[in-house]
Amino acid sequence: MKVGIVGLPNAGKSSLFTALTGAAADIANYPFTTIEPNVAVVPVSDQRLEAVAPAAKASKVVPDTIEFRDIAGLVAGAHRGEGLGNQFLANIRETDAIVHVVRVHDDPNVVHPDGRVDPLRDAETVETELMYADLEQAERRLERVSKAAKGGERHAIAEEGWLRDLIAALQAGRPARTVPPPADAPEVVKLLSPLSAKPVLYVANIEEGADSVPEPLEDHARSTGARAVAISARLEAELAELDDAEADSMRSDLGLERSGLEAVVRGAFSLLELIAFFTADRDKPAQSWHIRRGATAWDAAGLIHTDMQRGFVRAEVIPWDELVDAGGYAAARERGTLRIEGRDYVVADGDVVLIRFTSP
Ligand SMILES: Nc1nc2c(ncn2[C@@H]2O[C@H](COP(=O)(O)OP(=O)(O)OP(=O)(O)O)[C@@H](O)[C@H]2O)c(=O)[nH]1
Ligand SMILES: [Mg+2]
Repeated sequence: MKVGIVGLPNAGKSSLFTALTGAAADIANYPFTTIEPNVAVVPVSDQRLEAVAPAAKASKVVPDTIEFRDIAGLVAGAHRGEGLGNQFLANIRETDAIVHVVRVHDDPNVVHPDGRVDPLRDAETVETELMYADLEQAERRLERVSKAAKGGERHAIAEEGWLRDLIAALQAGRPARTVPPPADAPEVVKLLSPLSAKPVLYVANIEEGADSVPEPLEDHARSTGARAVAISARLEAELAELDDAEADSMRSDLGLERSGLEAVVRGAFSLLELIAFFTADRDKPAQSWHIRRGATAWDAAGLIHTDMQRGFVRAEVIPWDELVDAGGYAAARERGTLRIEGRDYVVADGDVVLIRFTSP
């Protein structure tokens, strides 16, 4: 899974990125500190996998990862190339979801590009840029597709209709996610990859000690089908530089219950409606995987390896806690908690899945 971080200059994107990755991205009170996108691959730790691995006598634990991309700040006019604009947007086209950092803290030492902090306006400024960028892409694509549509190509006709609806919506200020793709050509969305079609998680960058998303931003998130969490990016970035024990004691001194970053990672997963499943077998690495809710054993096999999907025979499935409880596969088999499932089995969150397949 890939996630792009967007927001106005100085909103706190690189601070969040640093906190997420523990890497020292270049943080400075200076607009356009970030020029090349910073890319970081962050392991998603899962206590369940830690428990499953010894029960399955696995060799080691390999958690699934999320890739975060920190890009430069967007300003009004970014889609026209203002302040390095378009080039940054291209960097996040191929992501699965967007984390939108909105500044809420009003530390006077941090310059605001519009001179005054206003979370809702700031969010809308960035979203307008994303929609303008989509509009330009859609118009360019329409030019090409309409030629093919005139030639009577059925696929092109469907795409042309969708592009016209999309352009009308974007011109009216509605994001691409509100325009459903044609039923017979759902892949057109992926071809264009509109930025405003991606699911959004708002991260309200709040003052240290404050702990909630401001009302207008919360309402805005709710009305667009998005989610919002609040964290203090700078504080989290500082905590990320400490070792675990120090960070824990500092957290309890500050009265923070848990890592704000966990909220961000969990928010990103639930946004995409992803569930976790595990693979674990004797002397092999125990791994966690994320797949969309509703996916089948066949889909899971394909995620792990195309050969597994091609040669799919059956899946052996057990909920993670039952495997841990039984202490191993042999005991689970005796207890009858290890089930044999076919390719259409819908994977449940926390399943441990063994795919049996014939090699090509
Ligand atoms: N007081 C306060 N300052 C913060 C917070 N988060 C970030 N800052 C400061 O804001 C400034 C900008 O932070 P960055 O993370 O570099 O912002 P950015 O969005 O990456 O900025 P660009 O890359 O220039 O677009 C730095 O001086 C940070 O220390 C916060 O939660 N509270
Ligand atoms: Mg930055």
